[in-house]
Amino acid sequence: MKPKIYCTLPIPKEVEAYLAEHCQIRKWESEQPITRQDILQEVGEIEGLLTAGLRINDELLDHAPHLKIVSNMSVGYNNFDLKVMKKRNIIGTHTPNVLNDTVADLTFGLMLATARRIAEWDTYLKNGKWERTKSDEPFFGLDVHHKTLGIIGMGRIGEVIAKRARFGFDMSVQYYNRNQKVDVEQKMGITYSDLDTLLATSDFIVLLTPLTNETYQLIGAREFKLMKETAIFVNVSRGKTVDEQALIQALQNEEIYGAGLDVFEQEPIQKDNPLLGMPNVVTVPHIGSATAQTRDAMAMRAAENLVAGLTGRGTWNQVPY
Ligand code: 8YV
Repeated sequence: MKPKIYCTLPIPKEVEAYLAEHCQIRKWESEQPITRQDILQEVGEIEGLLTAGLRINDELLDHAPHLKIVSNMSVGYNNFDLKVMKKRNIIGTHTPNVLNDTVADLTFGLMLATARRIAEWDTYLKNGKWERTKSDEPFFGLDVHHKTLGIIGMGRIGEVIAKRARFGFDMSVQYYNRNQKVDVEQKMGITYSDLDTLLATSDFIVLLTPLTNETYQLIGAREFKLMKETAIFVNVSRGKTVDEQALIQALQNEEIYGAGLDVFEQEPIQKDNPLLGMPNVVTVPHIGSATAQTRDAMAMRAAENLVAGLTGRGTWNQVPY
């Protein structure tokens, strides 16, 4: 008997075909986004769940008595209650590596768009406001090349961002991380720094840490006050690694130059969030890994993880409990 699985999000045809070789698949067919209540109704019989962002806790596991494995189609797994999953012997997997370069591209896109005010001027021109002026100084932005980049959270994605910065933009790169990465320092020619020094001396600060109890609101009012007035803050990790009210305050008080944001405390962001009214803030809807090529690779990796976890054959990216 093939194990029963459920997919809460759309997957490419070839991934579905691969899963069908090993599992009995059921998936959400409606055009409406699936709700948590819908999912709780669907998981009663399954042994495997392919999902992203879904909170895996006692409530869900109480509705899924046969569940053995939850496969996240994401590198982040802050949606897993690891204590509960360990206690109930539920395997959790994620999709590292396949999205590193795609997230790094978006990160540089946010750095460049914020520094050179690309979104602001795009809107300006499209609103028909461009007139001949004596000087174009009002259009001035900030350079990215040869500036100092500070990376908070030096993992796989951090490394490819450092490579782009060093060898693509002649930037000097420093990083803060729970543990020092001497091999990366030697390979990339980057330096380790304590958090406060990095915050006070970087022109661009990129936040890349996973969301954990330790990194919850890691960057708040104190940290923003340490930053240069010309600093640009970029968050491509999780919204809750930042105290969003403190960020809004720091921008309103011009404590920093601007911000490039892919993630928010609440997603989708509330329509009246002050960040949406600030021209020096570039906002995008959590699209770090959002290219067809990368999402297809993430879906296949998540499917392989699921099958490997259910059959014990093949390798899988199990998350540490
Ligand atoms: C996912 C991400 O698309 O991989 C991650 O951790 O944040 C994105 O790539 C997102 O989590 C899907 O919910």
